[in-house]
Amino acid sequence: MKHDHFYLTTPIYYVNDAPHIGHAYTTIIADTMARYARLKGCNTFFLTGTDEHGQKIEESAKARGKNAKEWADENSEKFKTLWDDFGISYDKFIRTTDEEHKLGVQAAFQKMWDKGDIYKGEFEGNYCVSCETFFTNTQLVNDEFCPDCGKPTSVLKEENYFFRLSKYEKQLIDWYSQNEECILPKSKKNEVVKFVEGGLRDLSITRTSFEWGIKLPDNIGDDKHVIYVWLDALLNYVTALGYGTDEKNMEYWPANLQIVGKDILKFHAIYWPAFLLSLDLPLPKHIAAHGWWTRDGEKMSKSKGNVVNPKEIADAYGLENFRYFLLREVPFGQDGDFSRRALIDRINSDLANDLGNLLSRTIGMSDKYFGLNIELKDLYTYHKEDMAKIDEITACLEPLLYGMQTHRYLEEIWKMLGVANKAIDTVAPWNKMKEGKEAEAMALIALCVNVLARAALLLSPIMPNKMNEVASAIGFEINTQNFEKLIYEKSPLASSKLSKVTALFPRIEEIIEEAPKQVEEAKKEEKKYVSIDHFFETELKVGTVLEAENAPKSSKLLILKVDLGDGDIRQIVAGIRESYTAQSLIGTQVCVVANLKPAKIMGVISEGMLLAAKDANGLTLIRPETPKQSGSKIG
Ligand code: ME8
Repeated sequence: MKHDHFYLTTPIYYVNDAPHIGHAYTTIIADTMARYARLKGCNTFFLTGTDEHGQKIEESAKARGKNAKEWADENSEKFKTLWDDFGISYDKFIRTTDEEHKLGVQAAFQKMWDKGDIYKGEFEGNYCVSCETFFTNTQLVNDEFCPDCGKPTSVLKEENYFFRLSKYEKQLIDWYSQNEECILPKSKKNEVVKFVEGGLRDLSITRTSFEWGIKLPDNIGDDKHVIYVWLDALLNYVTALGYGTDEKNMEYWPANLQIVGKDILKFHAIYWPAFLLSLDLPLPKHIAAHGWWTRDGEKMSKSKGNVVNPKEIADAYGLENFRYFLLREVPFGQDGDFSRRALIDRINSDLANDLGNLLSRTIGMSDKYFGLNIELKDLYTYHKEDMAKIDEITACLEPLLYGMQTHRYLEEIWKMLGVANKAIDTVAPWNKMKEGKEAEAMALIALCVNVLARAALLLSPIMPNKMNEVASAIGFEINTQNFEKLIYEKSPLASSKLSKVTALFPRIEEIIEEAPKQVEEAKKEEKKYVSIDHFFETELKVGTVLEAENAPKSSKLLILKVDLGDGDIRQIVAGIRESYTAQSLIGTQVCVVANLKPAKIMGVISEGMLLAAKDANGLTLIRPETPKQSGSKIG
């Protein structure tokens, strides 16, 4: 499958906190697809960015005493910096606070309005701020809680503008049925189709209960409203190409591939195509939804505080090893539990053993027997069947990648490595050399070189730097011309001059403590313990109490201002008034859980928690034995 234009997108990430491994996963898959498309010679445009408006961002900024734009700037930068550190090859990083985006969204709103797809009406519903979504009574869990994230919803009654989603029901169903692979994987597509067949209600697309958003176009003349964050956000995929402003990049539309997490598939597979139909724009070719990374079976998310920091993992285990692991470990579309043990096992068995050893054995043999010069003339004489197997595998790979079966794609490449590794053991070239059968030994090395060359090309979108090194060690270059020749035409490499390299995939010998029990038992036991990783996700710090006062409307709570060093002063609401007076705490030190999600306690924001012990005699704060600098780490 060759595309002249290849446009692909990630979701744009909310700026209510720092990026985690889930975001890295989406972005790394997209980066892989973009690199593959470029390697094939497609004119590729890869978009990512940040989603910065809406009540959720407004509230999280307020909780930190910042204005929304400041908070968005700070966090958007964290995403961009991480992607730059990771060498993500995006062509544009869009921010929904960009002026062109705002103008594009207003132009789209205007077009929908002119077309009669927007009308004004009254709306009452159960709103989940965290998901920025309304739910019907029957969708709520226990009459109150959000069915998606489990948080309490609140009843919101507003005069809103509505989008005629119901009008597009039939066109959407036709699109799903006429385009087999418009939503991937297919199991997810079936869920979407069922949902739409159940009937679509018009969608409320403006809000008046907060201000942090894009205003309606001037000539609609209603400045009480801001545009619903999902309409604003989804439109980024076309405003990034200049929709409504300078439209020169609109030639990239429709997108070839839009990668999203399964949590936001409904928005992308139902609302988004309906908006596009309203704008008379063609629909994307594929929307692909991946599963979640979990910790102990729970979705990893900022709000649950159980996130794994991708930078820390990449620094500790190697960025490209980490990229490989993410794509190989879990079938696309399914959930996967993240563990360092699994990552290390993959690095050691797949990368160090299967791939790394093949390379070092190939170089070692060619050096010892042939002074690093390998000729391929007898390859097909001795390895016709092996080459046929390799050709067969090569041919099945692209459909696997385009079908988003990244784990299967890699599995097949590893079968190819297996052919070469097995051939080394069967042929035993060291014996052939002793027997004077040099041509056979040479042909065996030629087979290895060819397998490595194909693997290097096919793996370069996932491990670009390492694969450049593999390629140069076997004397060729990763480029479109070689991709065409070796992968599409399945031609062998011409003769090769190899060079020595240091081990590209060293084994990782880190010992991850595990209870010395049978696996099954260990699994049962696991629930009793938290891992050391988990423990260190809780930031414990020494703080110094600067101010303390009784909380109004409560006999139990005190409100403290606690210094955590480096200018980090927190407001902490603590239920300790039965044991401490406000005055007695000022100037003393306390131990603080510093990375708890800020929460409102009796109407007052609390940005941390104090450690205390309680028994029948009452409550005692846990404090350092001798004074420590404010902000000192505990643990
Ligand atoms: O939803 N595992 O932004 P977001 C795997 N702004 N992927 C995960 C994940 C996890 N535990 N958690 C998040 C939004 N992701 C909207 C999108 S698009 C027009 C607007 C990934 O910051 C996954 O791809 O909550 C998810 O869809 C994406 O991060 C969005 O994260």
